[in-house]
Amino acid sequence: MRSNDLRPEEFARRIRAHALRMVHAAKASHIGGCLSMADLLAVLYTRILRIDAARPDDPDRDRFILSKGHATAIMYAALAERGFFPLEELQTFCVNGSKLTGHISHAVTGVEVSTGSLGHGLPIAAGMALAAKSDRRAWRVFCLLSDGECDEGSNWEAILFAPHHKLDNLIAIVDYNKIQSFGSVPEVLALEPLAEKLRAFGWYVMEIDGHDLEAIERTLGAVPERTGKPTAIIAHTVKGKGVSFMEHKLEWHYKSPSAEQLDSALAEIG
Ligand SMILES: Cc1ncc(C[n+]2csc(CCOP(=O)(O)OP(=O)(O)O)c2C)c(N)n1
Ligand SMILES: [Mg+2]
Repeated sequence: MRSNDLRPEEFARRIRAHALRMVHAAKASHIGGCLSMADLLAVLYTRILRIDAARPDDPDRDRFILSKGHATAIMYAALAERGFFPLEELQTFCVNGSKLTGHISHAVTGVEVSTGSLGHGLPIAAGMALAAKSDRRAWRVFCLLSDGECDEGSNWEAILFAPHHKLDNLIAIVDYNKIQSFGSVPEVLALEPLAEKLRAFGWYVMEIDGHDLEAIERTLGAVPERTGKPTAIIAHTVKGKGVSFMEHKLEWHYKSPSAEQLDSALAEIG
């Protein structure tokens, strides 16, 4: 069921390049937050998720929920690279009438939940994990959140709820790129000490470099099962990672690369 066709490095390189082309063509936003999660997605979709593109409705598949639903270009790219739909369809990103909308849509094969209004993914993921437990099924629920999104109170209800229900089949991953849409995370609303807060709520917490592919694979591959605790992985990342003029830059939350910027970004990605 797992795809070992592509190594995570190559998968990450490809989805970064697709996302850059897609946001350029559509004059769309959110490339910074796409690039920060590229390596996490690459490991999830090549090594971790128990999914089969030939059976997208398999009741025993792992569920992946992208809670930061604005970072959709790279998510669609990952699904296309993983065989859920043809790569050519990526060219319809944000085109009128296309399924590939600017915030993620479950009309697209392989997408579990439509998101984009921040703060919804983790509560839904917790409900799904509870359903799997109630049905005594072995599938797991992975939920990727952004750091700015952690300001939403709905997440903290889910963070309270999941340990109470012993949802050790729930894995939350925080793309901790330290930048939101109008400022840095510590400026807008401080999250620290995030790991301590999650531990105090009863989560099993790990912190990793979210661009170290081996560390990501090792950590996600070793999520403890049957501990009675949900797992949170705080992935320290860089907004705009892989394109030097976008890295750590707030403006690339909204800006779309020009033709010249696209060329130079693609040259860096390789
Ligand atoms: C409920 C809600 N409020 C506001 C927005 C507008 N919005 C889009 S992205 C974003 C924040 C982006 O920062 P972050 O959440 O850290 O995402 P990332 O850095 O991963 O792109 C905001 C406020 C939204 N999508 N949903
Ligand atoms: Mg952020």
